[in-house]
Amino acid sequence: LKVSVIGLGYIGLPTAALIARSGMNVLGIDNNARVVETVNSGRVHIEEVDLDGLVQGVVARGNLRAATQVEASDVFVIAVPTPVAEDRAPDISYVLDAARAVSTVLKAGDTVILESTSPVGTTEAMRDLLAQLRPDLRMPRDGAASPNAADIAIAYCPERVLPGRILVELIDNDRCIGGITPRCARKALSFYRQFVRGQCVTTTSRSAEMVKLIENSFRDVNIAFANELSVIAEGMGIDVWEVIRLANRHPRVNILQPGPGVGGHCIAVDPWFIVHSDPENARMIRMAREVNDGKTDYVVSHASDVIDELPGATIACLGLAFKANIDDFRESPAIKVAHRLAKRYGRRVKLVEPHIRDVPAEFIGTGAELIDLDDALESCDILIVLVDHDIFKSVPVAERLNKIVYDTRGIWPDQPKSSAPAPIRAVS
Ligand code: SAJ
Repeated sequence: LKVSVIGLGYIGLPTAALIARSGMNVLGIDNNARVVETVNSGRVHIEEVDLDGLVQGVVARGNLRAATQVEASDVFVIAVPTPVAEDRAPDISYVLDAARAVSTVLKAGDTVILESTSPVGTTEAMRDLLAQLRPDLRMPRDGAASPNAADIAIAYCPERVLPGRILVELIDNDRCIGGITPRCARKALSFYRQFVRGQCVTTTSRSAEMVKLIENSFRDVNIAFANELSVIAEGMGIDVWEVIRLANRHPRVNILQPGPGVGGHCIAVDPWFIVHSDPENARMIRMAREVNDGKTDYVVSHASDVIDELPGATIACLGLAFKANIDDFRESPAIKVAHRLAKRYGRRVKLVEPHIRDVPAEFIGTGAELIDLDDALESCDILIVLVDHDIFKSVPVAERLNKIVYDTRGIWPDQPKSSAPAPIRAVS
C-alpha cells in the first residue's frame, strides 16, 4: 500500500513516520523544499518527543521519503493548516489546494482522508472540488440513488493528540472516522486499523468534523470557567487555587486550572469555526473565547498595577511557551503578556524561557532581554509566573522569599501572602 501524507507539520510528519513504521510505503509531501530536504536526510524540523529517532529509522529503511510534488498513491492523508482569518472566518484554502494536487494523480480505488481541523462541510466541499476536477471518476454521494457506488472513498478523521505526547497518542487514542458514505468510512477504518491501537469508531464526515470542534470547544469553555473564577476570587481576596482544589473533592466536579489565557494553535482557534458557522446560537462558545482572551488583558493590567507600586524594580517574566514543558510559542498568552509589559517597561523586563536561546523577534527593540532562571532569582525584584514549567515549580520558597510574586499559574502555593499582589477590588 502506498500512502501519501500531504503537509509535514506537527501532525503530518509524526503521522507519516508512524504509518511508515507499520511497514507501509509512505511519501510525505510538503511545499517547503527545506522541510523535504530535512526529512529526506533523516532529520526533523519540529521538536516532538522521540520523533527524531523514529524519522531517522523509517527514512534509513526506505519506508518514508519526502517530496514537493504528489505522486500516484492508494491512500492520501491531508494534514495541512486551517487557520482563521482576521475576521475569525476559517480559511480552508490549504485543504482545497491539497485536493487540487491530489486530483492530478487520483485513480479509481483510491482513498482520500482529511485530518485537518475543519469547519463542518469541508470534506463535502473537498469531494465537490474533486468531482469537478475529475469528472471521469465517480465520487461518493450520500443520499444519492446508490450512495455507495463510487470509485473514490472520501473520509474525515481528526487527530486528537497532545503536543509533547504525539507519538503515544497517535497510536493509543480512539479515532473517530467520518465517511461521506458508510462505505467510505469502512475503507478509511481498515487503513487506520493498521497502525492505531485505540478504538476506531465510524460516523458521517459532518459529525466527525463537529466532534473535533466540540472537543476543543469543551476544553476552552471549561478553562474559561476557571479563568472567570480566578478574576472573581482575586477580587474577593480568595485563593482561587485552594477553592478549586477543595471544590474538586466533590465526586462530580472537575474544574480546570486558571492561567494567563489560552494558547496553542487549536483550543484558541477551533471554537471560532463553530461560532462562524452559527453566530446566533454559539453564545457560550464565543463568550468562552472572549473570557479567555480577556484573562490575558486582565493579567497585563494586574501585573502593571504590581509593577507600578515599585518604581525602578526589575521584572522577570517566567515562561513564554503556550503551556508547560514545551517549546511551542504559537498563540502563547505568556508571550502576549510579556510583550505588552516589555513595550511598557522596556529594559526593566527580563524574559526567562529555558526552551530558547535567543530573544523572540517581537521583543527586539523593546529592551527586554533573555536571562536564565538563576539570574532572575538573583537580580529581579518582581517575578511574574506565566508558564508552569517544571523547572519553575521546583524553585524552593527560600529563593523567592524577598520577591514580589504574581503567580498566574498557581505553581507556588507556599509563597508568603505578604508578597502576593493586593486584590484589585475589596468585596466583603
Ligand atoms: N490551559 C489552561 N488551564 C487548563 C488546561 C489548559 O489554562 O486547565 C491552557 C494551556 O496552558 C494552554 C491551552 O490551555 O495555553 C491549551 O492547552 P491544552 O493542553 O489544553 O491543549 P493543546 O492545545 O496542547 O491540545 C489540544 C488537546 N485538546 C483537548 O484536550 C480537548 C489535544 O487533544 C488536541 O489534539 C489539540 O488541542 C489539537 O490539535 O486540536
